[in-house]
Amino acid sequence: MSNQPLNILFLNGPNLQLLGMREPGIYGTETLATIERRCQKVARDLGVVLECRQSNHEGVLVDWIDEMPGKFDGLVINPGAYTHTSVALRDAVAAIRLPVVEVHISNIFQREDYRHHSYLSEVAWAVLAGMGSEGYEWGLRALVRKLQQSTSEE
Ligand code: CA2
Repeated sequence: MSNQPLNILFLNGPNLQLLGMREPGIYGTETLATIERRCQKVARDLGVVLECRQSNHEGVLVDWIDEMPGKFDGLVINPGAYTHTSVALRDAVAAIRLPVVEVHISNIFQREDYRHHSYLSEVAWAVLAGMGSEGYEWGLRALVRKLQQSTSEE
């Protein structure tokens, strides 16, 4: 078993920088900075390293995912609206062969029909939707537990 801490990438897609500033009825009142701070604390408590990034640009998100092997052990991602449109993000997630947790703040299945399909869900290890911003924390905890279990089996 390696002594190196697990490295987790935490990605948010388009418009999620607006969290807490608009549409509180759907996405709550917490800002992305507050969510990231809370998850950083959870990561510290779990003894893992968390790197948080946000981009509005599909290609930037694809590049970050493509660069993961050798640097990161797993991914927590809210792909925002690209969830429902991006074959490129799906291909990137499928190619890295690392566990990925897809998080949605809202329950996408209770919303408009065009939000019911996710290109990522078929290639993600797990999907959380509808738990509000706490979904990020539960997603992170579940991912770390899975990675620790697979490392202890090596
Ligand atoms: O529920 C989620 O987390 C979503 O991934 C959020 C996306 C939406 O397109 C997905 O269908 C579900 C939208 C993110 C935009 O975030 C905003 C936050 C505050 C104000 C406006 C947009």
